[in-house]
Amino acid sequence: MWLSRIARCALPGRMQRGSTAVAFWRPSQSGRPERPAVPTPPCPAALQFRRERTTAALPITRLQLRQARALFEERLVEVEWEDGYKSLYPFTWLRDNCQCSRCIYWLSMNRIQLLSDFDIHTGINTVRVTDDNKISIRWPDQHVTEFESEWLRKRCFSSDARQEMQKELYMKEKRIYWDSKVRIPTANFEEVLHDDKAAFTWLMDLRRFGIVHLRGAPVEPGQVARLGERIGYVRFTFYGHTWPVQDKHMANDIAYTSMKLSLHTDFPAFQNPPGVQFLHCIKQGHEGGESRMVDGFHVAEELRREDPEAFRTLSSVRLDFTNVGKDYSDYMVQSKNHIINLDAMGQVAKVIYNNGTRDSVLDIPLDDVQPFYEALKSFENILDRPENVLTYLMEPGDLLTFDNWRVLHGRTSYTNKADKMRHLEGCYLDWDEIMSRMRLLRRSVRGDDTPLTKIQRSFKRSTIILVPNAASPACLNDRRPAAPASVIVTRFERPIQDYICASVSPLRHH
Ligand code: OGA
Ligand code: NM2
Ligand code: ZN
Ligand code: ZN
Repeated sequence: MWLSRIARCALPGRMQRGSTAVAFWRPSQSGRPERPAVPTPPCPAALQFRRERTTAALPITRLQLRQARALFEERLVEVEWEDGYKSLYPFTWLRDNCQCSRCIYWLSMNRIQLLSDFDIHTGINTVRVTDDNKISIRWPDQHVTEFESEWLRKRCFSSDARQEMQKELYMKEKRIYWDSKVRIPTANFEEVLHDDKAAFTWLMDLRRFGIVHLRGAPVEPGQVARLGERIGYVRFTFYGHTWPVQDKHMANDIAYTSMKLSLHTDFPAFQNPPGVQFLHCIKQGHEGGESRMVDGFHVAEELRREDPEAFRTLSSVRLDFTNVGKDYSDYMVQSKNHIINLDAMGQVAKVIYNNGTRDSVLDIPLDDVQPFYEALKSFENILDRPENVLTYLMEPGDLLTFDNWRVLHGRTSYTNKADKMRHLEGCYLDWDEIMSRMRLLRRSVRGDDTPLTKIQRSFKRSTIILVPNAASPACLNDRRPAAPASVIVTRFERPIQDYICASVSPLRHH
């Protein structure tokens, strides 16, 4: 069954050259590969390759594949592109990530191959470059996997390529810190609703600056909800999907009085405070009610420089926050949060603080109490510095969108008059949903929507019908070819045909 390494290295050039490599783990009776009892020395090709592990970033300009071969000793496939780049992929990872319709549910791209059925020591029978520029692998159980060249290249394991991919996936844009002199990015409300490029710019700016000012929203309630729908959905809380900010009788929150609000982020009493906040001005009051905004990241860095001890305290003590009342339902929320959240690299990742909901319960030793207040005061003093605070009066139609994990907001106290009753409307969103929309917008703006992604999106919005040749489906999702309702078929007739043809071939026909 098992051919020795020596035999493999001595294979005729025809079998080692070019795009095809032949593997020698043969399927055993059970379909599982048999493995050598004694480790055998690697062949010279593999040794040579060890010195060439890819470290370069992979500019995805030329994706033509030159060759692919299996390195059996290391259980790696080496892929070489025409531009000379080489990448290495473990057998195990390749088998795990077969994209065929038996391994991946074609419509949602979920993995259906079960880990319990998966052999993490799999061998390879053959690997070759196909005529249509794919890598084709035959596994010991005769399963065949084909990888698109671009797909593979993006997943190269070199540290530069991994870094590139992470940057792409998580939109690791450089944050721009600001103070009162900043001109905050502005966009037009209707444009953001209707134009993908404007929406993408808006959200990228929101990520980079933590605040974007939208102008020209209709002067009536419902606009923050429309903007939330543009993303996906808003974050529901005890205050409802959206909430009016008005001076109310028997207010259940100081925000719903006409009092001053010191600089805060909303909802530190949640374990996961809302990531983003929208505030729309429908009407201003008679006097006061000016908005105040501060970049919490900038302030945290000033604190780190000027009062490292205070910084250490606020980034190490988890403070209790509390919020009790009744609105959409009754609530009694309670959570511990660091005012300054640091990531694994010691970078400021979140600033979470609301003096209004800071608990009287202070869970620190007696002797730490006074130093804690000193740290808090030091933070507040920097927050309140005029050079840090952006102050202005929102006008009806203005809509502020800001990062509630970063930007602290407040307002001066105000008075109302009969025809000048201050009225804002707000809502929350989370970064997961916003980043999801950003990725989709980026894809659409760049024009790299493939026919398949267009079809997948359309399918999700329409009725899926089974094509006739799946005669007796056990269930709708059993990987038999499916076709969408006629309206979609007319729109995407050609790509759908192509797609269905491609997905039919590896399937059993009944
Ligand atoms: C709030 C809030 C700001 C304002 O409702 O949480 O901060 O200008 N409002 O009323
Ligand atoms: N609302 C009342 O931290 C908080 O409790 C903020 C703000 C929703 C405007 C609540
Ligand atoms: Zn597969
Ligand atoms: Zn607030």
